[in-house]
Amino acid sequence: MSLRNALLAMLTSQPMTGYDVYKNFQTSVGYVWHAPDSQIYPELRRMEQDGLIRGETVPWGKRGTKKRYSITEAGVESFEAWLNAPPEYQRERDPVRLRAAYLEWANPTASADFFRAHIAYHSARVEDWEDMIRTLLDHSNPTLAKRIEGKAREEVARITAYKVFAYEGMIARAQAEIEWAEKGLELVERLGGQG
Ligand code: VNL
Repeated sequence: MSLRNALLAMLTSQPMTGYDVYKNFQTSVGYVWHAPDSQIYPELRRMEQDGLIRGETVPWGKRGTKKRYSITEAGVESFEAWLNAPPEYQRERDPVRLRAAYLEWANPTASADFFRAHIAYHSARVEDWEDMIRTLLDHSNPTLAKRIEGKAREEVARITAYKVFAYEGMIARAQAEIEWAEKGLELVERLGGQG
C-alpha cells in the first residue's frame, strides 16, 4: 500500500513514462521508501487496472511509441484519503536489536565490527539525506523542480519545507542509531561475550 502511495506521489509532480517514474523514484521518494524496479513496474500496471493512473500512448523517437502515465481523479482522491487517514504502525521486527539482545553469545570482535558497521551505514545515510536536503532547498532535485514549476513562491516554500522535514526526521533517527552503536561498542568492551 505504501509503494502505491509513493508512486502516486511521483505522478502528482508530472505525467511520466514507467521508466521516468522509476528514475524519479530512485532520486526522490525512494530515499524514504526504497523499492526496486521489479516492484515498481508491476505496481504501476496494477494501479492502471485499478483506475488510479491512466496510461496513454505517446510518440517516441522516429516511429516508436511509449506509454505515459498520469494520475487520475480517483488517484488523487486515493492519495489524499491516505494522507488524511490515521497512521498505521507495524510492530517491531528489527534484526539489529534482535541480534544486540544476544551478544553474550557472540565473539566480542564480531560484536565490535557489528556496531562499527552500524555506525558506518547510518553515517553514510546521514550524508545522503543532507545532500538531498541541499538539493531540495536549492530546487535542483529534478522531481521537485517539476513539481514546483509555475507555482507561487509561498507554495514552493511549503512544498519544500515538508520534504525537508521528512529528511530531518530520518537524520535524527540515524544519529540516534549512531549514538546507540557507540554505546554498544563501550558495552562490548566492558562486558565481552563468548570466545
Ligand atoms: C520529492 C523530491 C520527494 C525529492 C522527495 O522525497 C525528494 C518530490 C520525499 O518532489 O516528490 O527527496
